[in-house]
Amino acid sequence: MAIIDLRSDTVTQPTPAMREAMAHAQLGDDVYGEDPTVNQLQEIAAAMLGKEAGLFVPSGTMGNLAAILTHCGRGDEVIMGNQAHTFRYEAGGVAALGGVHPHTLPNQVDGTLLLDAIESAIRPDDEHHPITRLIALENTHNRCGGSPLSVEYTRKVGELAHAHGLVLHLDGARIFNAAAALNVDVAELAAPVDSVTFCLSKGLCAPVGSVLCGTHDFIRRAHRIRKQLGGGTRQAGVLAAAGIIALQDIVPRLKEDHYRAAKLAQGLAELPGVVVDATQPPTNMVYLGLSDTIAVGAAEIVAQLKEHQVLVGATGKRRFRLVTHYWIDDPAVETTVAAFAEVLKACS
Ligand code: TLP
Repeated sequence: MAIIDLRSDTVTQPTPAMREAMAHAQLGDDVYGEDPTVNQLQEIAAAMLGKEAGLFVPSGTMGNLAAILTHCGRGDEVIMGNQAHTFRYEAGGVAALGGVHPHTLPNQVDGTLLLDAIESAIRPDDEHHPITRLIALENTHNRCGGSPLSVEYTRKVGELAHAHGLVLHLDGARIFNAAAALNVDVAELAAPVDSVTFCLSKGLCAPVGSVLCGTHDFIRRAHRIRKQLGGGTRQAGVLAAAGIIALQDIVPRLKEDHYRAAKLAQGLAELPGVVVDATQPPTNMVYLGLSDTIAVGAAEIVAQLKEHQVLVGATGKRRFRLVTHYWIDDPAVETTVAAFAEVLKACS
């Protein structure tokens, strides 16, 4: 039986159409700006996001890092959520490599930061303080259940940032999931932000890469930072070719993943021993916990599910995250619920 891998949408393999496009991609040296396929991807991505220019980067982490280092200098401060990927899972890159000071605010359960809290966090001009330069949001918000941030909320944060002379960056690793869930054009979600990164290699199935988008001037400066970070690559068109297919073929089908995540949440919620988060966001993530009736912890459940060929991620001692994607079909959802039922029964 094929393995059902729900640990993340990062595990997605390229589709046959992507492999085909990769094999036949026209290539050049992207450090010279001569890879036609990379150039094409950057143009398509920027147009979709409603931005002037795009920059292909090897990962979401590098996209966020390049963006933050482009906006901020050493000793500047970035306001971000305490559950943000940029704060929790990017190895402290902004501080370690850029000398940028993260100022964290509590993320609300829906992934937002309170507007009042953001406003209070902006530093007055005083030599004792770092200089507040940037606000960073995340959409969808991974640690907050995959919740999508609305156009309205993003606009309010953008207005707040700009009123204080700050800029707004969006970690939009899964912004196409957010747009699909909210039924809005992705460009509307990106309109209030000065820069946005999105990932090709998560739910969009491409093997490698993200695109950072913003104004021509911002991307010109980010280009140099990408080079400093070692992210200037050569015949990257083999990767960009898959990214173009991702934008054409996979973006329009993301709602299927959301539908299956809802089905999965529903099936799991009916099992004794499982507590599915009450406010399941409508994207591709399902977070759940174990009730007191289950004697073992998440690590043991993960190990036992693996014996049923089902892989899920433990996000705490008694918590899990399951992420749906292109390679998870209806039977996979049913098999996962059945495997959970069997494992939980054995452990209660
Ligand atoms: N997220 C991964 C892990 O690192 C947690 C996952 O499995 O979800 N922003 C967001 C919101 C992300 O979720 C991720 C990856 C990134 C940035 C970083 O992307 P990569 O892995 O391409 O550097």
